[in-house]
Amino acid sequence: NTQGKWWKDGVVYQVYPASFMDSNGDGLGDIRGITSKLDYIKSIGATTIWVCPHYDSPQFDLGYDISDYESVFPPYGTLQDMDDLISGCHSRGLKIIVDLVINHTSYLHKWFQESRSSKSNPKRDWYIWRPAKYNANGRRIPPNNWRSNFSTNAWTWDEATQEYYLHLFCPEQPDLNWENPETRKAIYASAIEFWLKKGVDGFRVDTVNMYSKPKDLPDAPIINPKAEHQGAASLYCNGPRMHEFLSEMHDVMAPYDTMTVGECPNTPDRSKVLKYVSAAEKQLDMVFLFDVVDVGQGTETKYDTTPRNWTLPVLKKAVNNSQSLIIGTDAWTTSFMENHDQARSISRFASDAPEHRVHSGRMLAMLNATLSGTLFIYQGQEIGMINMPEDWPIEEYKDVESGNFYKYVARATNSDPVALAKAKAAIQHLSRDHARYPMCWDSTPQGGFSTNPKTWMRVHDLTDEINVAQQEADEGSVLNFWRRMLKVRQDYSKLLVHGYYEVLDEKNEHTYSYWKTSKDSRALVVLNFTHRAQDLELPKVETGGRLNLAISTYEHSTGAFDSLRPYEGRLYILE
Ligand code: TEU
Repeated sequence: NTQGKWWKDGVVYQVYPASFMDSNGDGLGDIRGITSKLDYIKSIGATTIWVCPHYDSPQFDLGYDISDYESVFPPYGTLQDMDDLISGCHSRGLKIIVDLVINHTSYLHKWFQESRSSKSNPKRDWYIWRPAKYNANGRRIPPNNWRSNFSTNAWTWDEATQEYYLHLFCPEQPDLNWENPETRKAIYASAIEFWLKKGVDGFRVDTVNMYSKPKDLPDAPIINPKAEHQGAASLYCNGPRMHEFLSEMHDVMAPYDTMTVGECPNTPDRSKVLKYVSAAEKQLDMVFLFDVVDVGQGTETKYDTTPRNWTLPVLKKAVNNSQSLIIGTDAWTTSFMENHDQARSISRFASDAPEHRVHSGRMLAMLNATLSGTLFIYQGQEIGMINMPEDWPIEEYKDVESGNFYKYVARATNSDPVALAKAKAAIQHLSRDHARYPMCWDSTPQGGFSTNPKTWMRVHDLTDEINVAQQEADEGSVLNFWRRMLKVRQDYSKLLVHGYYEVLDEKNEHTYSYWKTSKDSRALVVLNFTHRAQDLELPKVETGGRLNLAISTYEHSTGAFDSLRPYEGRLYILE
């Protein structure tokens, strides 16, 4: 499917406002900080920026709890600053998409304030309120056994009106009731049309498959009998009216030339995914599937695992799930390994040891830049930023997800030291915080992120070694390798963005090799995911056609063909 939509060949650079660039010295990033770095973003080869929530918010979930869709979080700036950012993008030929968070609002949103004010308030039904149930001992219990995404009960009791409200995330993030057409209309006007009229080019749509809850909100099956609440994602994801809602939303956006990318967790079923992203369905342009970022995570809960609990064939299979989505269909897909919810890819999938991290960063850049679909990269990924140092205490982790999980384990095990150590190890490996510490710009204090020594999250200890300024000056840096790969991706877009992907060594635990094929050319990518040299048993590419380009992630020479150096990647393009 090679329809010439601008977003298909695009490279989207994701910015997390709190941690990107602080322009006013308060220790927190801001909108003007983003605008000041647009030339840099463009220089990498990005064509679009995605800005994480910039809206007014009490920040219980770092902006994913919005109290007013039509205003900016004051420490980030003003509506004027957003206008300047939008025009700053457009004047450079960049597109800009913003986050659309409409499964829930903040509890401080005026809609919820009204809704909770009394049972007869006209907005009562804009959120999901239910009476209590009572157990055999006459104790008040929530309407069902669902657990929120942040390790707690999904229901909160409201004393004033004597009912529970549903929240799939924090208690400060009540879920909107999408069943009510009036609510939907208000969401579209305030969250969508307001920003389209301001000139944004589309949306990254948060939790896009959770708006439609199953009728009667049934209990989730009991997977962990010891737990008080059960994971219920299979019930609240992909609910009965999802497609109806998304078609309606599509019509609202239709007059504008938008791009939509929906966040689509807990959807392993390919036919379900296709229903969202098939062009004929007119719902979303593409989605983020979770196959790749879920590799090595626990199944009952994300952190119920040990570090590096995965093998390379599992990663290949995960990549295949999103790559194959476009084969023989009218759908489109995405490729990404990092975002604001994920630990750093070098630390998770390769090696962040000092002697390997640069090679790892280049090798993963080669993987990302040669996969089909719209490519998304997350701030700092282009310079090979890694997880927070392991010797940082748990107090340095600021995210509600990791904090709640740690507290939950402490509570459930009576602070058993073994259980807590396991929880900490999982957090050190997988926490969202690893994506949220400040961006490393240079080796001045606070890594050039802020002039204020009190940054909202601690600056990485290795900022002097991993930063933009130093990598600009170094031809062999991860940054310059990304630039090179994104140029190659653009030059060979039929092959690399739209080509047919086929793995060669599905079962190999050390190397990852694949062909990309288009009508008149082929690319072979071979990657070594280990710290040892690996032999390659591959077709002799030199004889397969005219060799147009050969790139190694090591120095410019390609080395011996039949073996790969530690964390080496190579790309051969043939006609
Ligand atoms: O994430 C939705 C989601 O499904 C999360 O549970 C995600 O899987 C988790 O963060 C992975 O560790 C979105 C946003 O991306 C996230 O930042 C928000 O916290 C969440 O929605 C609520 O809006």
